[in-house]
Amino acid sequence: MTNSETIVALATPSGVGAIAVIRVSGSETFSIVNKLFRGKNLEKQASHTIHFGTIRDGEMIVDEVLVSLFKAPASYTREDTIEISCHGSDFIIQKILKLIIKEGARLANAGEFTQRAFLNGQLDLAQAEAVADLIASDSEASHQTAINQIRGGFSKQIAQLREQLINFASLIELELDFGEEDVEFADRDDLRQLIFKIQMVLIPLIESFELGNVIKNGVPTVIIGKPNAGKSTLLNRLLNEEKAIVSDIAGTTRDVIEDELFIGGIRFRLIDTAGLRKATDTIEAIGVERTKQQMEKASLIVYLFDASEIQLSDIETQLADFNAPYLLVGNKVDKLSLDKKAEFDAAYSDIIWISASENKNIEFLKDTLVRKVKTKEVKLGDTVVTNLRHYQHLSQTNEALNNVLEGLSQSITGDFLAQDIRFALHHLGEITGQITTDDLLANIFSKFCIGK
Ligand SMILES: Nc1nc2c(ncn2[C@@H]2O[C@H](COP(=O)(O)OP(=O)(O)OP(=O)(O)O)[C@@H](O)[C@H]2O)c(=O)[nH]1
Ligand SMILES: [Mg+2]
Repeated sequence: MTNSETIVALATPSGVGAIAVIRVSGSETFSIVNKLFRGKNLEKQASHTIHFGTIRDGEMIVDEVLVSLFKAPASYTREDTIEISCHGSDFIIQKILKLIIKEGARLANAGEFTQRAFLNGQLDLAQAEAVADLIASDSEASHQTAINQIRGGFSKQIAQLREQLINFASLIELELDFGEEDVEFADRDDLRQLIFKIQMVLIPLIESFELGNVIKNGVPTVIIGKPNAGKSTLLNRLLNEEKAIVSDIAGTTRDVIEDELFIGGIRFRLIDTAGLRKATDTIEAIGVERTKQQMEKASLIVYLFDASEIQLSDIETQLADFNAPYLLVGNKVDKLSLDKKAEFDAAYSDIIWISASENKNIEFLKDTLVRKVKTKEVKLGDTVVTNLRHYQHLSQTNEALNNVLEGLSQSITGDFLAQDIRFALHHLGEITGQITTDDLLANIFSKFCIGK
């Protein structure tokens, strides 16, 4: 551990709470807190112990507190760390922070504790970024993917494969040193095998990004259909709330209405829209235009129709416009004749029949929504790439490796191979943080909150 400045920050949200936690980390941590703490001599206590006492400003008692001690390297930052649990009043928190700063610590920057954890080798970069995701996670799925990454995730695998690739790179660089002589230290077949092996890891990760993104940001799911199909009724039913106005007047919804809903641990961003038809006035025309825009951005389309009102051919024309996975949902089964239903079923075997107003088959619709998102056969327990930066570097690595493979098949010279391998190594290293720049680190850690 380098002799780092001692930093301090409130680790819990500011505002009134039962308890607040103030975190101090760095080489002077124990001597600083010890000066303010009345109870035991903290410098003489063992790591991973908790002590009761008071924090004093001179003779004035500021608060009764519990201090948790973590001695380097057995702490999150791998530095000496103390966490002070005090009462959650703004006055007490500010007072204690000021006292600690007066004794020589400084206020931590955003993400600085985690940055130190990274710099001291506690976490690699992908894991550190997952810490930010974990704090931000608000669904079972996003929580699961973040935890997986913090606990190693794909970083370890990538670091290992990168090691092996470095070995090849150095053998090829060695060949270059021999210049004119026709030597091959790096077995080309072995190199090809290694690249296949790396790609077997890379490609599923790259493909998981789409799902990862969905887990993090929600699945934009747009409900579309003709006026009066019951779109707003369905939205309200799914949300269990009277969010949108429902009426039997065609063209009730004119703007886009959006809300979030968790189903099966996945966040859906449900979007109700104006019915698709030839608009009768300018406002409705704008609404219909917006529906079309939503449709283009959607990851999932719920096409809702009232089978007693439309023709089979209407569905056919509509489907041609979809460029995302869709569900065909027939509403108002309560008033549908069996003949009509059979006619539609014969044409499309996967229609989900519901009644939005009478709450029929809504659970099945929800299950189907979840299944649709999970069709990529990616289980939520698997490692999923949720970070755009990782995704970009993984893709660039893969591209560089493809170039190496192509080079091998054309028997190109070692210097070109070496160059593509170096590209691949570079991008792999950027993911785990083995290659970093100050800008990159500043950018990543500044997105954290202070105290993390
Ligand atoms: N019988 C029956 N009526 C329904 C059902 N679902 C909705 N309705 C009725 O259909 C009418 C239109 O419902 P909305 O939810 O406003 O339809 P919409 O698709 O949002 O219509 P626009 O906003 O005009 O595009 C209302 O009178 C609803 O009560 C259903 O399952 N069965
Ligand atoms: Mg509506």
